[in-house]
Amino acid sequence: RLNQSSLLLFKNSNTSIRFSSTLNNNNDNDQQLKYYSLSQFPYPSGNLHMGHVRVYTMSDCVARLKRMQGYQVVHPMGWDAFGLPAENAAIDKQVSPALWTNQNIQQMTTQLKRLDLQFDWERELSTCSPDYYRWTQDIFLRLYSKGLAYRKHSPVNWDPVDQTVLANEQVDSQGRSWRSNALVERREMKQWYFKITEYADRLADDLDKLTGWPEDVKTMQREWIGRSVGALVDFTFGGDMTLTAFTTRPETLFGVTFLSVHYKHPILEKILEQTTGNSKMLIDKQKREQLQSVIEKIKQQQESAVPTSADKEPELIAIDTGVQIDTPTGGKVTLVVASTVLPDYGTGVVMGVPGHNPVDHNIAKLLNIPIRHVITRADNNNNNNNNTDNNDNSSPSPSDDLYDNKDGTLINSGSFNSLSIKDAIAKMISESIIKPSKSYRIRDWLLSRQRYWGTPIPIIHCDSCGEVPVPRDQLPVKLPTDIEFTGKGNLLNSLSDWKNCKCPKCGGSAQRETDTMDTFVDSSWYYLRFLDSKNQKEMFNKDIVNKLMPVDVYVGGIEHAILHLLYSRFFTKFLKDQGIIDHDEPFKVLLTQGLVKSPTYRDSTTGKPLYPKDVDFTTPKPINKLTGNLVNITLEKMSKSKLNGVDPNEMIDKYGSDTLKLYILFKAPPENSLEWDTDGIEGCRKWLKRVESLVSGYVAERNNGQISKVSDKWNTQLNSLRYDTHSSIEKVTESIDRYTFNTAISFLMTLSNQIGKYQNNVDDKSSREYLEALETLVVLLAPFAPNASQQLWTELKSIDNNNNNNNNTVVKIQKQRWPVASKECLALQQKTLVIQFNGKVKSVINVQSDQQQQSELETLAKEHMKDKMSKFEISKTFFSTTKAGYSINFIL
Ligand code: ANZ
Ligand code: ZN
Repeated sequence: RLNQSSLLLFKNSNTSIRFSSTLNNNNDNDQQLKYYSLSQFPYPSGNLHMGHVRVYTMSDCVARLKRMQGYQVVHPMGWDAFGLPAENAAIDKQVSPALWTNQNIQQMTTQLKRLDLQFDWERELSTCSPDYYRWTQDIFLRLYSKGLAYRKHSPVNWDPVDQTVLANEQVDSQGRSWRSNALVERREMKQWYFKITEYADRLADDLDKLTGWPEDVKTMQREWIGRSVGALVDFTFGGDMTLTAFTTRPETLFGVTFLSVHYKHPILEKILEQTTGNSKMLIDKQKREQLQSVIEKIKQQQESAVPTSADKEPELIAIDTGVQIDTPTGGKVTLVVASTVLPDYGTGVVMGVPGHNPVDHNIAKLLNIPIRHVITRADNNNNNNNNTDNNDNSSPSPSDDLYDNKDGTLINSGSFNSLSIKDAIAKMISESIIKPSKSYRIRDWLLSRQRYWGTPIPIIHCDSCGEVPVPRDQLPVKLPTDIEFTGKGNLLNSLSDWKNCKCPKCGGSAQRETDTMDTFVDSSWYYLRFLDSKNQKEMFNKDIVNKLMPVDVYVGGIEHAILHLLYSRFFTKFLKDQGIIDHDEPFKVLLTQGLVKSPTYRDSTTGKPLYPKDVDFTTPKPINKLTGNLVNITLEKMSKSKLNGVDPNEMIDKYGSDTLKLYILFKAPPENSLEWDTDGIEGCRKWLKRVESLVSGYVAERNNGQISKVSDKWNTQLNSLRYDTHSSIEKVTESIDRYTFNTAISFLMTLSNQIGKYQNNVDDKSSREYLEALETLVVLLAPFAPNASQQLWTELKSIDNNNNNNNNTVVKIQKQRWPVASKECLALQQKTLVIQFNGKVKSVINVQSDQQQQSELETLAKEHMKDKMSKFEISKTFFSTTKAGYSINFIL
């Protein structure tokens, strides 16, 4: 309570919060700001889990705030509905994938609706509906016509369980399928690819624009694209043949003592078959046999289905063929075959610089190849700082060490000696010894799947015309629905009525492509279709999309950090190039939410997970009720197989959707994992009850006349409460805008505590300040607990209505305008001024926060201590600022 109020210099304002209900969200005003809040759409498995609830609760909270702030908000929901589980269910349960999927969608829609999330259901879409996949096919054809969709023969990852090809990204580090967990095999097959490599530079460069993305996600994308800047160097042999190497360290050219190639490099065939007629490539029979056996060994190592474990380097296998190669610097080096060379990186040819590259160093040691240093060593550099005459005289000790420093000066490099690395490279380029070049790790996107339940690839194969795209006006190529599942493999292959067709070009008999698209294709553009999902004439209306894109916040799992996001960025850039959209990045802010975890109980002997009901917690250490064995408890991601899931439905039954969502947002910041505990959710329920009783208590007292009608004047005595109200508005708004929902809720809790302090004082409760605080609390609660907020708002407004004899207005909380903190009220914050006489505290008074003038504060202090001070002379005054405010010490 303010007992020093007479000393406060009030700049009292009459600014009150306008809780006007003037919002109109359906207003199509061009001036209205937009906000697109998107959560990753779910796969319709049939079951909503806590992970889903967490994502949608976050996007909903932001969407609600933005609506109340007057934005035109997009907050859609739909279904990523193609994919294998539907097909597996069809085989297991003899139900058609379409039916199974639709049932699941219905079931999950019901569950979602129970959560009271404010989705734009009118935008709902499903990727398996012909309305949608017709446009997925359209995008495919656009890519095809630009040469960005193509088919090629290549070794692919074959999942023997699901009987389908997998993208590299769908195979884990153990060589297992991400879905079936089967060990993946290598097979040669003809497959469809999107040329995402064409966009590699833009995908890498534009990451810098994404200031709203977490750094770790951008790093993952950067590494996945794996751009290296370097140069190409030509090596020749036999006069007319060239081997080109890609290097990131062209300045080490004079240090090359061998050239290494992949075992499948075509040059080896020529050497082995001795077909070149080039005497320089001749090797004797013994060498040939050695070479063949080493090649065989490398092949076995690399094609084995069981990869070496991640922490163990595979054994280095290499052989010196003895074939001599001419270097561009006039030297001769030997040709090596090594297991370390990747077939599809750079040119597949590596210039071996054992003096400076660790891999080459190992190869040289193994094969006894000379090691030459051509860059000064890091520590030599320092020694040579004063020695500008840095030539061969200062060459390093003739050791065979590895100098892996990346800076220094050239040595042993002829006319390049004593140049800096930068200058040496520039000179090599100007003399055309090397050619600048870039290399990328990223590969083209393998999109075809040998499965039925996916978007059909709109291509027809004709014996005379070859590959013919299905004409646009014949889209969609519909999936046949009158089907019967017999077993594994691609059902479309056996549907001859569907497969056989006429060639659109020559009219002859032809066959449809039976491969379908990976579901990652479907999900690469759904955020665009959401904006105009019912459009039957075009993919979407350009103007609508250009107004509403980009997505302002995209909430989803970190498991999509690479693929889904990279593919979506690629599609966005492509559609921009097509002139269909204006922007080239789809997601402004990316919010990656952590896992939802809960305790997993495992029998310590069998290791099997147990239901909590089967664990006896009454014993000193928990034991398995069924076996009597001790139980181990660990926190793990909720999942069916671990029996540690908490069902959203049960939680809604028990606590209601408000408490559940409030708890989920309060328990942890979005990126952290959320560790489920029952006490936490109980705590949230209690807090909501407290807020309810604050409001109900007030309403009851107003209605029965215990507290009088609210004064229309502000009461300076209650400035502290006004300050709390307005600073809560500021803090809660800012927290949601930063997606730190947990802190937003704790600010609400603080405000409710502040209000609670006035609860027993009838006079205070009759003040305008008190009502303002209560109303603010209820409005600020709306994005988190909309039902409670609505109910309390109705109660509060019923008083007004009673007074006005106007009972029939229904006040919708979500139509209220979100409050804005008043600057003047924020300046009401109090600080303390400690007054001391000779270092002893005599009094503490409250002052205003912006009252920082020392002289002003001194006057205040003297005024306050007037009575006591009159007897003394002040000899000195010490002034200081403290955490809580100011301190003044009068030396008397
Ligand atoms: C000479 C050299 C000297 C290299 C030196 C490195 C250090 P990043 O940075 O990952 O792009 N390389 C090139 N093609 C390769 C292939 N197909 N398989 C395996 N290694 C290959 O790596 C580029 C470097 O990796 C290149 O630069 C090349 O070795 C090697 F002190 O060339 B370097
Ligand atoms: Zn034809």
